[in-house]
Amino acid sequence: MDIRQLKDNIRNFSLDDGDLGSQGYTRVLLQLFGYTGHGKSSFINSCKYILEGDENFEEHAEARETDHGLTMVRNAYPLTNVITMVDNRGCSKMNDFERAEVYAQLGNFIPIGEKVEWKDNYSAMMEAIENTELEPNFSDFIVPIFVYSVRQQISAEEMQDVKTFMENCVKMTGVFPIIVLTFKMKGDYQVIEKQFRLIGAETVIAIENYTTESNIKTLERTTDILMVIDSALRNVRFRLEQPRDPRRERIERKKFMYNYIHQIQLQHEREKQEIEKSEREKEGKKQEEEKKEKCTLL
Ligand SMILES: Nc1nc2c(ncn2[C@@H]2O[C@H](COP(=O)(O)OP(=O)(O)OP(=O)(O)O)[C@@H](O)[C@H]2O)c(=O)[nH]1
Ligand SMILES: [Mg+2]
Repeated sequence: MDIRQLKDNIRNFSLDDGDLGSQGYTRVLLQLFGYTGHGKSSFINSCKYILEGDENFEEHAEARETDHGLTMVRNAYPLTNVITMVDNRGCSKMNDFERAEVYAQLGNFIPIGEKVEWKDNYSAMMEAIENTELEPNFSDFIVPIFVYSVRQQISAEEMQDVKTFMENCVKMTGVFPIIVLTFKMKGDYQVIEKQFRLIGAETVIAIENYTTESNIKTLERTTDILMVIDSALRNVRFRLEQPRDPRRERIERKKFMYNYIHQIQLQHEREKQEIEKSEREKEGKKQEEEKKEKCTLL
């Protein structure tokens, strides 16, 4: 497909095109996830730069190198009347509650435009999810996109995290996350692509983002970026060929969240009990030794 065709397909994409119509969905939400600094915000800028036909590169989503993560607020960036991109808060090393927060963003349980705080307890998480009932969103068709920079090697631990994330994306949305490998010119993307495929990734596309420093539009660079959106829309079309019930799907996402948070809670309780048990044992041993010492002294 040439660039013009790809652009037209994206710009003219409608949720009503299939035999079963939109089935209650009104918007495609391309949700970006990934570690901090891997190019999520830059990917949004790249897509808007290409699709909005701007002469000059514009930084719609702030993109910068930081040590702690730049994007904190979950912002939305419309690409067309139907397609919107969401810049989710990136994560570095995650604890269990931060992982749950990632799924809360994925399931649309954190309002768009709100600062994403990593909560650290069970009740705060449950409360945040319950609050979304005030304005429940079930008309967004969610497509997860996982952004990973090939500048660095992926560790075994990260691989395991990504694998679990991909599996949970399928459970929550029915869509396999599209893997976008950024910094294509800064590393061996073929090696990393293979690693992602070995853990089950269906679609892996390597791209070089357009940035403030480098934004002369070239054929391959533009095509790669458009292919990501095209692939997301193919997933939407495929899912809409089957009968869907957006309200029920939201309920299923919520059940997944509750179960996920509950499991974390159970795990934390188990760990707490184990620590208490080992402290009791230590104390018991200490007392016994003290007793023995007293006996020998007598
Ligand atoms: N050369 C090159 N630079 C890139 C690419 N993608 C992003 N960058 C640069 O990398 C830095 C971080 O990119 P961001 O888009 O801010 O990353 P992010 O994933 O949004 O980071 P957080 O918001 O902190 O989670 C910026 O300086 C970008 O200009 C790319 O494909 N190639
Ligand atoms: Mg960002």
